[in-house]
Amino acid sequence: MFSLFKKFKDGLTKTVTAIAAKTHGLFGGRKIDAASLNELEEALYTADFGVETTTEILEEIKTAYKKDPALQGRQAAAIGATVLQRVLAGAEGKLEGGGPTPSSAMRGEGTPPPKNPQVICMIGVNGSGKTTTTAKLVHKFKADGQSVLVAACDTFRAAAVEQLKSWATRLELDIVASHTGADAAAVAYDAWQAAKARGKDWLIVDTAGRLHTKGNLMEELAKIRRVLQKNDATAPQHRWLVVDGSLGANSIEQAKVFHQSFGLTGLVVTKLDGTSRGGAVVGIYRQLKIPIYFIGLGEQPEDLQPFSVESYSKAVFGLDQ
Ligand SMILES: Nc1nc2c(ncn2[C@@H]2O[C@H](COP(=O)(O)OP(=O)(O)O)[C@@H](O)[C@H]2O)c(=O)[nH]1
Ligand SMILES: [Mg+2]
Repeated sequence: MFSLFKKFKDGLTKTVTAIAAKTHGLFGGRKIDAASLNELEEALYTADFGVETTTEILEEIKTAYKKDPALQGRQAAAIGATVLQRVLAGAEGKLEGGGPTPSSAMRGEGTPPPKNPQVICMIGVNGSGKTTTTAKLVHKFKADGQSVLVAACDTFRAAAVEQLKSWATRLELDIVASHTGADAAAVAYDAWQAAKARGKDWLIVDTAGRLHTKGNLMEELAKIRRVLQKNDATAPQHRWLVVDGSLGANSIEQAKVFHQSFGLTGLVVTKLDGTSRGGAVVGIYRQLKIPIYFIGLGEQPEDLQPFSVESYSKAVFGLDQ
């Protein structure tokens, strides 16, 4: 638990440092007063927490300050973290399913055949972090003893398949790929068949954010979904939008479009390590109410963390666990 919290704290350093600078170290030992309240309000807006959340946090701190004029910055930080935890209630996506299939040696007569792979479709605009997140997820599943196959369905850019192949070498990752310009839905279909044949627990479908034809991206995603359903009516069980957390409000509009066409089941918010606007997570969840499964806190395989409301809320307010 401690190391998970530390990952959040380290990953959100830019956001925490920016808030500390704007409030002149309020959470480090200053007392609350009219000036520090203004600074805090400004700092929370700038960190992209959004109007509603910033207002709620300030209201609660002001109420506490009225009751206790000696209120310290650290106490205010604890109030802020509590408000965030309330606002983010229900925001943690929990990944179930998958799990090791019994090996053939363990499978006696009369035991059911291996189950179908659970499918995760990674969707989102170019550069949001789909491919990197896919590789990080593979790393995580493998560490948990689960097997994975990746479908390289971004057939638009040659570099996209190359990028997966280089991860494949690094992580001993199994991929099904085709040539540039190939039909992405056909790759997804073949990959599902391969995942089933090889008894994989998971199939991750890495899609394109942009297309080689004038065709509509949403139509291509819908087609990928249809061919997966030919194999398993419940696939893809997970339809995750990968959102660049440093883009703030822009990503919310994008997400709404994807949600309407594809019925998202989860979010991954990436690049929170590279931004001082780490409050965007709150706005994204508040607007969409789609659970956040993972957040990206760096470019290394281990920098993908399951979203923890408590760790996130305490880390952004500079609290120690
Ligand atoms: N710092 C940081 N960089 C990230 C993170 N996730 C992805 N990136 C970088 O963002 C860039 C685009 O990622 P990519 O996975 O290719 O995006 P895609 O087009 O959606 O597949 C790459 O340079 C990644 O290394 C993250 O959590 N933190
Ligand atoms: Mg990609």
